[in-house]
Amino acid sequence: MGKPIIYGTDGSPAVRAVLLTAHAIGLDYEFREISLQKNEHKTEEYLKKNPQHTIPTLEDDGKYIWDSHAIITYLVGKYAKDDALYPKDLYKRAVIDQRLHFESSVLSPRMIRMFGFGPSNKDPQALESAKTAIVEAYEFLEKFIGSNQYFAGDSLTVADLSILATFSTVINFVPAEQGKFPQISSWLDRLTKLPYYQKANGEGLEKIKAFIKKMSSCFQLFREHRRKVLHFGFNMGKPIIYGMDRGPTVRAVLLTAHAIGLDYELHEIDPHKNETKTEEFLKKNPQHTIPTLEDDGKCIWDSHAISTYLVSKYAKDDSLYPKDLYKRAVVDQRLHFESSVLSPRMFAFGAARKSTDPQVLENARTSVLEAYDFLEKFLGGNEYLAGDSLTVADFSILATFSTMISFVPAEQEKFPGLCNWLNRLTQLPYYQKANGDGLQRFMEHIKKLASQ
Ligand SMILES: N[C@@H](CCC(=O)N[C@@H](CS)C(=O)NCC(=O)O)C(=O)O
Repeated sequence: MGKPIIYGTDGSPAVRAVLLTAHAIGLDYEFREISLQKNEHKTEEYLKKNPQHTIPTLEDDGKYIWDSHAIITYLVGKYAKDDALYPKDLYKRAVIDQRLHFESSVLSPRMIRMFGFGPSNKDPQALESAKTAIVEAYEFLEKFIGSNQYFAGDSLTVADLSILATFSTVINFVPAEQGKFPQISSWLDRLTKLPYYQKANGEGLEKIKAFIKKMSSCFQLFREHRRKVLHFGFNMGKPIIYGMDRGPTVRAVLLTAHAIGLDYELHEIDPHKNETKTEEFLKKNPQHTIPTLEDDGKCIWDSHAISTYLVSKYAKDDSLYPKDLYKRAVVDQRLHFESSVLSPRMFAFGAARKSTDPQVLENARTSVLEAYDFLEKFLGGNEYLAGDSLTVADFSILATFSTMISFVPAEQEKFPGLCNWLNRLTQLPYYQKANGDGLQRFMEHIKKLASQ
């Protein structure tokens, strides 16, 4: 077998996250340029490696892994001399996983939105709200780092490398001023001094910086945001899941909890009543999202980070989140797909339903169907999304997919694998309690909103 091959182009932040990790662990790798501009990610050959046609993709031992987050955790697990960059300690790992999903589903999409503006799209209101969203993401990051040196405590982890690649890019659109964001500014300063920074991130960044600067010249100034400083304080007890079971992400965690027979408490927190924004809840989760898990006095959020944590800590074996590095990387890729593709497309469809332009709704439908198409490909001929046994990837996608099909049906003839998979999962003994009931409440809630 040859050396690991990284496919991509280093202008891409996701590719640079992988390069940073590869350099951090001293990996002997080969880099193969895949140009998006030349559509090299859509060739038949590349699609065989990665049907989702994203860069980066890793080839290792004849297997393919994509999604930068799945790749970097895989590389550390397989090739690093120790686990410092992705600790085996379950709580530390869950914190890192939450940061990785934050990068994947919040920071990165908010940055990508900026690439949509330019001379032909200068809608000032949309631009203002895109910039506000980025500043809010900086505020979250400032809270996550707290008084630590790094994003998951006092040593460098893959969470830093993933966020670094994107953050160093997005600040060229919306600067994160030292006065307003002192912690993340010093963090950036610290990381640019890593011996491999220039080679792994700096060089690729230079390539797109000039492009961003040019785009930004047509942007307006954005308004300032208040930065809140929060203090943490937690309770002990049995694991508590905070949230409302009508939300897909909460249901994903409930499915996992039921699958492993967890004895938990569900504390209702309703975002529509602003219960996620109380001082008390913000102490548990400054990102004010549900679900949030409280376990042993510690709080973890992001459904994906919670599910993998729960399995690692409480399940009788690792079948729902295998320890085998390749199998785990496949599950991680599916989780990040849910977080950064499937779920955002569901929300985009919801927003498009309010548009008066029928084309907007049609485009949103097309991108939902494309996501179904990816899922059909991920399944291949398998019974489950990451092979022949059930994993947390199935739960995460099940909760979202079962919600989406009420709006955009997935027809049996077009998506036979996916429909059979759904059918199979609805027969799980805990399906109704963990997903079905909440889904029904979700549908009733939508009906009520529509009739108002
Ligand atoms: N969550 C993915 C995002 C990867 C991604 O979207 N990469 C972009 C370039 S930065 C891409 O490949 N775009 C082309 C496409 O999706 O067809 C990751 O972290 O790897």
